[in-house]
Amino acid sequence: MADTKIGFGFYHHMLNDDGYRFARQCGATHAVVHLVDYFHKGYQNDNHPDNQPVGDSDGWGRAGATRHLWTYNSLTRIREDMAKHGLTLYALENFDPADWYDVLLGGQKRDEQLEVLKGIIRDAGRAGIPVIGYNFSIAGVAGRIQGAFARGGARSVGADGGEHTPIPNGMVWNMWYDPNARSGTVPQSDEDTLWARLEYFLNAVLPVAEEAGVRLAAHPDDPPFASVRQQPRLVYTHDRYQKLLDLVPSSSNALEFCLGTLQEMQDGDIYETIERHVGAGQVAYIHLRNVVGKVPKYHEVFLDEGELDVVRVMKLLDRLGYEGVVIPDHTPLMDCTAPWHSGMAYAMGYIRALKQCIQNP
Ligand SMILES: [Mn+2]
Repeated sequence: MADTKIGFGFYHHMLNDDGYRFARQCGATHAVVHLVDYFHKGYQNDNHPDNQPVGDSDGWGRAGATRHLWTYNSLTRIREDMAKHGLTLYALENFDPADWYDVLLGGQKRDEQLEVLKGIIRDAGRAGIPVIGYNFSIAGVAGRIQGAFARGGARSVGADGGEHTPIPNGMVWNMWYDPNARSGTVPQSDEDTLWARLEYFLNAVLPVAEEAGVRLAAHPDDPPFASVRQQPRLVYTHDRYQKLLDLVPSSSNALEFCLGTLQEMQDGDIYETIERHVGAGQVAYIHLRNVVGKVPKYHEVFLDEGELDVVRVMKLLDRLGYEGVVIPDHTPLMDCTAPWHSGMAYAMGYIRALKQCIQNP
């Protein structure tokens, strides 16, 4: 019987004792941490402050507000605080755009910023954090819509055709790294150029990651359109995940395996894709959520109501001997005084129940 670990994803503002207690109470044993404050000096429209970041063409917030947290001492403190609550800090999710905008854009500061990323990877390894998730994307998670898409009219997100307005200068990955940038828009790139930038990044950081005992785990493009805001995407089909792994072979070249995003893609059999990558040990951790539809039109729903057969997924993970971490990804917001927490608690309970059913058939 595989011991699949149930984890919990913490946004930056949830890194406190209350947040850790809530996750433990939901049954989490492992933690995935977002250190980036996605909404610093930004505005949230009508988004709930606990919800996943959503926004309009003006992006989320200003990058770089929490760069002081990316040090050996700070990472160690977070890991120790979590351990007091019975949680194992398993992964950091997403680099701060302030630390790597020119890596993504192929700009002049690229090599300088790669040295910063190498330092972060070394510090994470030394602090005992085995995984860093990243999303190599110019537009980032942009161009989604919000609405009462989930059961009972619960608010969630989706896509309907994507977003085509060009990205203003000073913005990358849907955040502002230079709000005073000259006017104009980010020059259009193409897919081959973006793959070459990813290869340059992987060649630079993977040897450091191997030595540090850290796996770099790639999230696919959410939403998985071939282009967003007139910029190319990398992993918007199932096949392209294999391409990413083959680009620079390394034990540290791994996947942040987002089943929701994979389900939204037009090609591929998701159960075969799970067999292929989980079976080959390439998955560092799993984002679990459900969805109805595929690009260009889909929406996110509760775990037990979408087109992804989550029962089959959990059984498959067990059969493949997956002992890594699964976290609920996004959740629809439930109508009550704690919309995000209720949605997450519901997802956690559902995953834990499936795990118990599989372990005690
Ligand atoms: Mn995801």
